[in-house]
Amino acid sequence: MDNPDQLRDQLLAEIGDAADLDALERVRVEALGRSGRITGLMKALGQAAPEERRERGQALNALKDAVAAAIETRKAALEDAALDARLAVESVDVTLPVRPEAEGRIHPISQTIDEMVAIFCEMGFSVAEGPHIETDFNNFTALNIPPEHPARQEHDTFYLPEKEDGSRLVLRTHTSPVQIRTMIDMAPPIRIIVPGRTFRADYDATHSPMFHQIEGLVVDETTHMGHLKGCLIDFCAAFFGVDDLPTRFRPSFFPFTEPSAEMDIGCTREGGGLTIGAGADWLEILGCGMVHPKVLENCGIDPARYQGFAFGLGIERAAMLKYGIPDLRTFYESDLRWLKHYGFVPLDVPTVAGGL
Ligand code: 2NM
Repeated sequence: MDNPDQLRDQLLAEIGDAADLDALERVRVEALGRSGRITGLMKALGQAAPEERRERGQALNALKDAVAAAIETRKAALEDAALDARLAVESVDVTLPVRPEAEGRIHPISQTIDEMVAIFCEMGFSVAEGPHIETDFNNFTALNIPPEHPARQEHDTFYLPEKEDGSRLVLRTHTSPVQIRTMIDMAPPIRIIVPGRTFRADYDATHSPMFHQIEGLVVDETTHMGHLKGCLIDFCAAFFGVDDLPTRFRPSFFPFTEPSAEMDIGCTREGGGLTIGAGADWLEILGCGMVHPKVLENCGIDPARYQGFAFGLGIERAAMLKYGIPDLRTFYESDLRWLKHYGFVPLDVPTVAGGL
């Protein structure tokens, strides 16, 4: 077909009939491709007589432009139609209920540790960790708890089998051996908190043979009891979310601190429940004191130059108080319904369990 007008009418009809983008592409190749019909006519122009070539060249160029423009127009229309079809099928029904939640929960113990770590880190503490299996020296002796001291029995220690030299390792009864390791390894100033598992052979409604503690230690040249009180009052107010939390410190005794104290927070038991932060009652929350000079000495720190304060509290008890969990044993039952109720939806923030 040599007549450009006829060819144009035929190609425009084919373009109009192309039902989808694939069909349109076939028409484009047939007309404008390397071996296309218009391309062929243009190549043949070389053989035409000079006087004919100009006129025919213009006609072929016009034909090519018209066909190319028609293809572009048709392509846009087909793309619009394809998008409309997809939108009709893939429309989002915003009234549908959300899909079932397949995400796990953060255990209240992990959550409580993360909250406490966040509060102390803001005060300038670092997190320290250590092994669950400890030497008798780190767990007792360095802490001014000599052999046959009643505290060794009070702690209901799990002992590992005696070694050939007569020494025996223990499952740590508190996280304090990590404080001992830190004081032996580094020079003051020291500001650490130590969250972790601890073990005592004790099992009833309020005691588990494995439980969690967080302990803290500050050692510096001018550290005194005012720092201890300010730090712990601020911590309890932040942890329980009560601005003017009533607190009091009662004298106590630990072999590793002198003086020693127990800290209470204000509460009320009116109406059968427990409300923290108001009322006439007091609730024991933690133990604390100024690090005993002998403990500093045992770790190679000069007690004439340095003083320190330390404290310790149980994670489970703090979590039970803050989140109204009534039964200690439920922490370790791995009951998914319990975890769904008391657990926490994970946030994308650094955690101790996630290695910070
Ligand atoms: C407590 C109460 C009082 C304590 C002392 C030390 C160390 F290693 F520095 F001597 N660590 N933790 C301490 C002091 C722990 O828990 C109720």
